[in-house]
Amino acid sequence: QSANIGVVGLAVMGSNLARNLASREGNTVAVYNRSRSKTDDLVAEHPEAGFVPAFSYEQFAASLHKPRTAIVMVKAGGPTDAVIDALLEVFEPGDIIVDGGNALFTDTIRREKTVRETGVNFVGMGVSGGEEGALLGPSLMPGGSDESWVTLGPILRSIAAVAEGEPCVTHIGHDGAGHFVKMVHNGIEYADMQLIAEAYDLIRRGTGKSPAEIAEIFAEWNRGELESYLIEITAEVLRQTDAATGRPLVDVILDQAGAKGTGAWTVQTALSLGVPVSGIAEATFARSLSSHPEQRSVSRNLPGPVEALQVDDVDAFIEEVRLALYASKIVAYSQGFDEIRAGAAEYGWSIDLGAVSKIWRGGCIIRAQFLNRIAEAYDAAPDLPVLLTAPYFVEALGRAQDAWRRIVQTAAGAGIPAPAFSSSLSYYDGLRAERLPAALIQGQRDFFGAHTYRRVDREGTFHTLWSGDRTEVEAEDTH
Ligand code: NBP
Repeated sequence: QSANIGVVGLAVMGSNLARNLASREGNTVAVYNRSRSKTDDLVAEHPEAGFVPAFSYEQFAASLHKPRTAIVMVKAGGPTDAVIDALLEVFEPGDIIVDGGNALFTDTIRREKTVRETGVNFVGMGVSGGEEGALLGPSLMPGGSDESWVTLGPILRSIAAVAEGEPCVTHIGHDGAGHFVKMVHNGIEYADMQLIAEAYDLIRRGTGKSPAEIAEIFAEWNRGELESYLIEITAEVLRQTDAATGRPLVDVILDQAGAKGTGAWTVQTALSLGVPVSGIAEATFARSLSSHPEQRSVSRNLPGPVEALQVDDVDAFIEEVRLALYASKIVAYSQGFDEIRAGAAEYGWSIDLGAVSKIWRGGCIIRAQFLNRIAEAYDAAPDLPVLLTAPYFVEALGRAQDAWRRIVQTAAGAGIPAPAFSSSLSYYDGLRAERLPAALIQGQRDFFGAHTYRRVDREGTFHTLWSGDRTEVEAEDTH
């Protein structure tokens, strides 16, 4: 019983997290992997870590102090269930199983319920930051019980990334709250990446600048309000030359975006919750569109505008693209936080949205200066119903909106797809609208399905006798 924490699953994420844990004062780390070779390799390559290797679940449990605490880093889905079942055989009430894999939050809710019945604590934890984050400091989003947080809190605080002096970890909420927040983090990441890609495309096609020249623009943007990891790495990618051909690397990479599914989960969940995450959805669909070469090849000759994009004032155009990117990014984050708010209401989690924005400032892929503005917004108004209505964002959107509109018009006029820019603008205008054509939709629904409608001038629910004399009657509310 020499270890205070254990890691099960020693592929790249688990072994890096184990090394991170071992490097912190006071930790002794037990390690176990299904196939022995990974354990042997890790222990042999990192003698400095003082790992306690285990070659069976029994040995693993026997090497841990009570309450035993194990972080599971295996493939999400069936493998996670298999490891939990095996750990339950050897763990005792009060012990803690942490799933750090990319689980779907509904699986986490299910697992937490089942595991809790045995008296063992189960914590679903979102881990962001990839391999490097796991090793040097990830952003951690643990759910689970308050009891488990007492033991886990200090350990997780010691290994998390640090942003402005604060560790990037907070107890998000019970059961699946951590994985839910991690899912939305990934959805926002999809939107952020798509927006950056649209900005790059417009600048390239509008100004004819080379990727290396555009890299300088992104590097410059990274010194201002857009400062973020994703903008920084965009400059790095655009600057890269392909060794084999001497061409910009971005020009030899096949233009079909992959996805591991967390963007789709964010959108599917938002659809069930009725939350309009249109920027995230468009970003997810844009990846899907890109990855259908057969459809793209038969569509190549569809008619488009005759005139190619002509930009007269290059510097002014680039600045307008920057503003459109910033405004659309505000929308994407606002939509993402709206989804977290709605998820919290649906599943009974009390989630501190300001704290969520703070733990994303370091370690994770969407880390950005901008998150401080979100934290300030929620500090000032914790129940803010729409993030982008916070004073700072209203000012930023006011400053950006003319440029944003012009860029969306320009893109549409020139036949350049900018789905995330334009859907974000439509969302913004939809929120602003005094009246929406939803009234007509209610009329149509009442016409074909007697779904009824409410009136602006009177309480109650109404139906027009469309197939009769078209008078209006009071109706039962059937929506
Ligand atoms: P993988 O997702 O590739 O999983 C490989 C690990 O799962 C190996 O240790 C493997 O053991 C183990 N495993 C499998 Br597969 N089936 C098992 C079973 N039935 N019982 C026990 N162990 C089993 O590893 P990864 O890329 O390190 O990711 C680990 C988790 O972290 C995943 O859920 C991933 O989604 C998540 N995550 C990844 C990132 C990232 O950037 N890669 C970021 C954040 C979260 P074996 O060696 O015996 O085959």
